[in-house]
Amino acid sequence: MKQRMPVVENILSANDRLAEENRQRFDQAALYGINLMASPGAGKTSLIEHTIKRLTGQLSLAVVDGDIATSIDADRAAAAGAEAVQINTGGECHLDAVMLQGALNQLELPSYDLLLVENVGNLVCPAAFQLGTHQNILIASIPEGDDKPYKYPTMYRGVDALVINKIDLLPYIDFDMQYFQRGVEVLNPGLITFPISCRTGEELDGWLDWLKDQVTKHKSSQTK
Ligand SMILES: Nc1nc2c(ncn2[C@@H]2O[C@H](COP(=O)(O)OP(=O)(O)OP(=O)(O)O)[C@@H](O)[C@H]2O)c(=O)[nH]1
Ligand SMILES: [Mg+2]
Repeated sequence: MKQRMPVVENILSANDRLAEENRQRFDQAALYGINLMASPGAGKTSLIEHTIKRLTGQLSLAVVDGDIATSIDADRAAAAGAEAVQINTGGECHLDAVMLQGALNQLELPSYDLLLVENVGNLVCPAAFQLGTHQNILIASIPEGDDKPYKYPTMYRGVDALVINKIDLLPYIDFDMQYFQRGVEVLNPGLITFPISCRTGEELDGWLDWLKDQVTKHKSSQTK
């Protein structure tokens, strides 16, 4: 048992080194990368589809889709109009920096402004593995329940922005938004939050404007 902790630490620090290399590749290409994490079915691919459809023409987008076994989500992203690369993790419950490195090798990075990475649906493992993206973004969704920040604190603590999807279901589900947001505030004070519905499209503009703003700021910081 004594051997166990150092091994885990070595794996994580090796991952962090590769994540840093990925970040350098993003920055050299003036490409902005975001890592979308969520539980299974929260709406990661739905949000990616909306983002592609609404921002194509303003930004050049690519998608890297992490999935345990299928290419369903990458196919959806491609059908929405983006270049999409599939990573099958072969059973792993998260993406890591070396997997993303392999996907980046398949893309002509300088030709894109924004890379959306869809992580494997899971609220635990993805939080431990940095990928090198500029932002880690969590999508929560109403049917998951309002207690998730309390039950999965590491994930909520580590993210840079929060999307709350499926607000169209609020009238049908016991979800106490104040209780949920109190939990988030304790873990991640002032976290920027976007309550949206991918079903109705409501409140998506706030998310899209913020994302465009992040890309623009990153581009200007790289060209200075
Ligand atoms: N009511 C409602 N349903 C939604 C909304 N967004 C997504 N869905 C539905 O939720 C289901 C899962 O959506 P996906 O976008 O595939 O979720 P995901 O997080 O990519 O799922 P995995 O990749 O399997 O983890 C689909 O049936 C969507 O149509 C929403 O805002 N409201
Ligand atoms: Mg998906």
